[in-house]
Amino acid sequence: MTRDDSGEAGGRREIAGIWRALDASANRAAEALRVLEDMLRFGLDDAHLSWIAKNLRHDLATALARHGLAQRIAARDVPGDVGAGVAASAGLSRHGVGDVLAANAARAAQALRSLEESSAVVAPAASTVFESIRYRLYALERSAATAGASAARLEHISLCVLVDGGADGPSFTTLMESLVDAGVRMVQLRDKSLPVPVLVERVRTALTIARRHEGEARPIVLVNDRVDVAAALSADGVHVGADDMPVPLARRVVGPGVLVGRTAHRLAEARAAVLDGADYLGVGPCFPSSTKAFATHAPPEFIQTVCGETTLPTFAIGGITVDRIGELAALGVRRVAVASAVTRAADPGRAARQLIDTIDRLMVSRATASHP
Ligand code: 3NM
Repeated sequence: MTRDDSGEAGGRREIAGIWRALDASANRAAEALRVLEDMLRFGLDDAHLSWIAKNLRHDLATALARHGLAQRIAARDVPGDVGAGVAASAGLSRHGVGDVLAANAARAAQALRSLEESSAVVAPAASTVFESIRYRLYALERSAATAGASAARLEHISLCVLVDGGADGPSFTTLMESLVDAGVRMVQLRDKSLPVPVLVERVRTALTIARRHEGEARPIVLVNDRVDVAAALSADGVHVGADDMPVPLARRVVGPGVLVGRTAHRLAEARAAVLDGADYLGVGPCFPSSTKAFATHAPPEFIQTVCGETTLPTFAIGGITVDRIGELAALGVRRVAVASAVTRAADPGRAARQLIDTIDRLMVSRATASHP
């Protein structure tokens, strides 16, 4: 029978083709999501992201089992597939986990788009479900790429020091120089009371001092809360909390390549920050803090869960002193952020150096030991 035999036969044939496309896309999407999940689980060791991939795969399977879509299997016609054998893959070109992730995220996205189009003809209610899975997939892919890039960028950074504007410009300069000389590679300028012109001056000073150094020795300078100041001065990043600009909006302002950090006080906040595209997390408050008052502290299980489930660099924060490093290490913490333990010490550079050495001894060596 040809397409011209009759309008009805042609229509039937066309619909059968839609079902076959739908069937092929369903298989492709499921396969690609499975590979993605395997890479996130075994390649990246990221429990949170592999759990998201698993949810996507389950939600796809559920959608395919509903909306009358199971009948796609009856339409399957492998011998009659004019595309079979045409693909002639020249062998897969993959050079690591990142390549496999990217290729399969793209494959899953294409297949989901094809599912959206085909199901719009035969099962419109399913089409929007496939669309939403596709958008969740984009967020997952972006988070996986961010986790990989951030882990590499912050690999050698175990301490972030939060500094305020200081008594005046010269004392701020002295503090910054002593921290950088001590080996501090990440500084966050956090001063809620500073007038913007003074904050701008301090950020400029911090950037000038940082940029005297090259490569790994160049400290990252972040601005707390003030996304506008960070963007205007081309700082290395901005740190936002629950009361500040949301991560996706901060990202829109500072653009790609600029770090956006987010503090989380609850597991849901940490997970949302990962999917929102944050480059690193702060988790706390771990202990009573003289810098910022909190009614309650973060339970150790929260800190442990976040550090265990995400590969995004995560800094424990809140009341941390050198004496606390051991117990935080036992929770799986590898990085800490401190203010008073350094800035209120008699010798801030020395305090910072002692923290870095202790972290390297108790946290970094521990992480290396558990991941041979
Ligand atoms: N944010 P210190 S704890 C700024 O948990 C800040 O969100 C926290 O200073 C949070 O090391 C904190 O002096 C204070 O306690 C960090």
